[in-house]
Amino acid sequence: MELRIGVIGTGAIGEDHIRRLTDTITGARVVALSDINKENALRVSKKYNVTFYETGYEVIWSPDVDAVVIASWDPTHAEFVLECIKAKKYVLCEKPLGISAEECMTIVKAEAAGGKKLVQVGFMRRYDKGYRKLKEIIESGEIGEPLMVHCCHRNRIPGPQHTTDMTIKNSGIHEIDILRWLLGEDYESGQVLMAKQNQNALDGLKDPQIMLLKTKSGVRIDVEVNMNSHYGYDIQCEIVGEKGVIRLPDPTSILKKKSGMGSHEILSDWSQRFVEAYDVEFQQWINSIKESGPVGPNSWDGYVAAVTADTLIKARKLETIEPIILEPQPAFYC
Ligand code: NAD
Ligand code: ISE
Repeated sequence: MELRIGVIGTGAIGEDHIRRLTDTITGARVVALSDINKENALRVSKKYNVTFYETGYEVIWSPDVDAVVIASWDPTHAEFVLECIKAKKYVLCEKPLGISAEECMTIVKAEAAGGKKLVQVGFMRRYDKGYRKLKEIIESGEIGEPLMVHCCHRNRIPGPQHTTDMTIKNSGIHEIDILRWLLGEDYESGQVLMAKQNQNALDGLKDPQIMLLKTKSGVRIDVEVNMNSHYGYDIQCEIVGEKGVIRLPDPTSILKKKSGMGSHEILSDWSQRFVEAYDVEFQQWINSIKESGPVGPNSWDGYVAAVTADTLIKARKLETIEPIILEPQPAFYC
């Protein structure tokens, strides 16, 4: 049986997900889409032969739609996810699940009250080959207990709407989730340091930032979140263990030697860097829905990431180290 998918938001990643669901993923097809940018949505609708709906709500409630992908702007996610829960439809919501811990907790409570796991969050790095290998090595015990983690999340240039808070809740949130997943534990406290200001940053954008996290067992983490590398999209992660060090590989690229120079390409954005991870994420999501329900990052993971991001933003503003405090985890998610 082919799952019929509705997509809300046909901007950069929404269109890319429609392409992937159409050309790469098996067992599903996109039948409905919506975007407040009607002109672009109609272009995408024509390109992929998908029915256009005036609102995301109509996509969610359409009897022709079995499951929904949310790829609209961050502040719209929570309302659409809550509507999917009401309509009892599976939903893959791009990160972040909501723009605050409070919004995410509303989702956690609504989903738990409905008694069925319907929500998956688009933390696609969990499907990246490199991160999966890091996790395998950590869990094998080969490098002993992890002690420290050093990361970089460098974007070439930010979008025009990017704010100083979004550096943490839209970009750094990937590290917040992936490191919790890699280390298998929650965070104890967080702090943010501001580096010397990059004068090329958008007016008012404080950039770059350094997120500092400490896990419950004492692992120390530093993450450079840099929105203006200018040279490319560059994701680095090094884990220092008791007996060895492991590092995320760069994507394979050809070394070119020419005219007395050696060079290799550096990718420019997430759509290329994580293309395989998104493909695996989507194929597994479709397969899981057909089996017993989604098994990827859930609403609780979205909530924990949001609490951590909110706390880091508070710590940055107050220039303090803040404790990261979670509500008790509902048994539904254990
Ligand atoms: P974008 O601005 O290119 O696209 C977002 C689209 O949402 C726009 O076309 C906009 O018109 C539409 N939209 C806004 N409000 C809407 C509403 N109420 N109903 C329907 N459509 C609406 O942004 P993007 O880069 O494609 O990002 C979209 C989302 O995907 C964001 O939440 C972002 O955090 C997430 N994202 C995730 C990854 C990842 O690596 N997982 C990468 C990029 C973006
Ligand atoms: C974007 O929304 C993503 O999720 C990308 O993966 C991330 O690297 C980028 O910084 C975000 O803006």
